[in-house]
Amino acid sequence: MSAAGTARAVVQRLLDLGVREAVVAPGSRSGPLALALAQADREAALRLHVRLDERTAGFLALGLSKASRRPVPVLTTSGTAVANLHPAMLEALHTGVRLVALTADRPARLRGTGANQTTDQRHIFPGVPYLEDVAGLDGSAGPVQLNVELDEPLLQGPAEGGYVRSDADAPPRHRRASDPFRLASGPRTVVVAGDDAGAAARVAAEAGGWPLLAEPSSGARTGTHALATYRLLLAHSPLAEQVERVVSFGHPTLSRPVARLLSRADVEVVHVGTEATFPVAVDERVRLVEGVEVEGPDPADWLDDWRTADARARAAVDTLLDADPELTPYEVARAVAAAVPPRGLLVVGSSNPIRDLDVMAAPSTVGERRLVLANRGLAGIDGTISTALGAALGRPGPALAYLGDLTFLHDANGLLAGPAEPRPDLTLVVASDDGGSIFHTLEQGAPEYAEDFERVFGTPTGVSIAAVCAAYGVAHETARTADELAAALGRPASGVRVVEVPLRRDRRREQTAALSAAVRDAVG
Ligand SMILES: Cc1ncc(C[n+]2csc(CCOP(=O)(O)OP(=O)(O)O)c2C)c(N)n1
Repeated sequence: MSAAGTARAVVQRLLDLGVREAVVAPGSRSGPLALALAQADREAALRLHVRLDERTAGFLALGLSKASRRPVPVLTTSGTAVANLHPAMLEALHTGVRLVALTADRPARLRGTGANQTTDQRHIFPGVPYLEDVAGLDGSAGPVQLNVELDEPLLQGPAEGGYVRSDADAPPRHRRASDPFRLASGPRTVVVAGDDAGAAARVAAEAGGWPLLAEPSSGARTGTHALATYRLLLAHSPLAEQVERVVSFGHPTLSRPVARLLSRADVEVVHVGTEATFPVAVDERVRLVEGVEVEGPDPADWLDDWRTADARARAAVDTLLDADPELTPYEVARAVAAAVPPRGLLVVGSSNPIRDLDVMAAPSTVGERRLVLANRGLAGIDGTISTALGAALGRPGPALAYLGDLTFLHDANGLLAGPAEPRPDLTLVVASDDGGSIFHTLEQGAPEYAEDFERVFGTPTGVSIAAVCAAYGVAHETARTADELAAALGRPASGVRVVEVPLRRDRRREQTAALSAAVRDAVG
């Protein structure tokens, strides 16, 4: 088959599988596929996004797929271009995102020779299914590499048209288990909802009358069983010791208190998922199941005790923050969470932004359909701007992202897009403390490592985020107080804009300790 014919077959197959968005990074070997995708875009069979940098293109496609629940192809030329997709492919592998790496290749006979831009790029992403024949593409969960050898002549006139897109709806985010495990009443139970747990976690907590400990990106931090300060309660309330059973959903990764709870020898765990989404070793205490069915509500005093403790902890946190004359990162998290409207989207960076939200975000009302996304598969700080742009493009409506300054700078090139490219209305809130604040709260933040701390962990850059934004033609404003931040977030974005919130980093360890102490005093 000619190169153009192969490209046409690939693009039509992608459309048959429900593809509506595609990302292209420019190249020569990939030319026939790029032209076919451009033709499909012209015919409104899909929408095309073009990015220079394959690493950001990969994350853009990841965000598009996460928000739209559809497979999204990202096209690269041969050689190093392919390898630049690896971070996004790894994240997709660990979260089941249907990212299709469409990697144009040189003919097999050139492998092992010194031919230009030629390497062995087959199976370049270990663990990711690999295909050479488009007929093998079936749209199943997780990423796939489709490596397409294209020989000359690459181009023989304009691409043929006539693309037809499938009308099939995107599949549901979560499927109901056919044979759920029955959870008997009795043991003192809490429900843990990790990343992408879905509403099933809330439903189980409500049916059992149990507290719901839901991470911000769980999709389950909703309703009246969700407890905002659960992480602090697990660390400081005597209630934690009384837990006898945990039912966990999704992929919990955010906090050590949750990992400790899931590892406790005296706690029985029922995990809805596989070993790949369970954050500690699976032993005989842990049962892996596809779904659960709850026998009936347990006595209300267990949940009441947790709710009382949560209310006390929240009051203690508020008192502490109110007394602080400076803007703290916790207040930034609270303002960001409060600014997400019903049906709104929030993409959160790894490091402290997601952890601060985990303490500060008030659970939202069931049915308001907020979507909070985070790359928790591998918790990288890479690709966050691109993921947010992709998610905002993939889900119509107001969109926010919340990330640290290093996370912003790591993916600053995600802001690079040509003037004709589709742009979402997206506000990126940057918690700007010139470096990585999370390390202050970890072992390396202890005084004995102070001499090397700034250079190898804090890594301040001194870079002006305003200047970076100016270079990419992105609007930038600064919010110095909680009121200024709330006002900025109250103004709808038109296009992409950055709201930078300057914060102190040198107080992080002290602030974290003060928060813990305040909650310990209130509930301990
Ligand atoms: C790709 C990648 N590289 C390195 C890390 C390790 N890491 C975790 S947090 C962090 C610093 C993040 O700093 P910033 O974005 O400013 O957020 P803050 O810690 O201040 O909240 C680093 C380097 C990572 N998670 N991912």
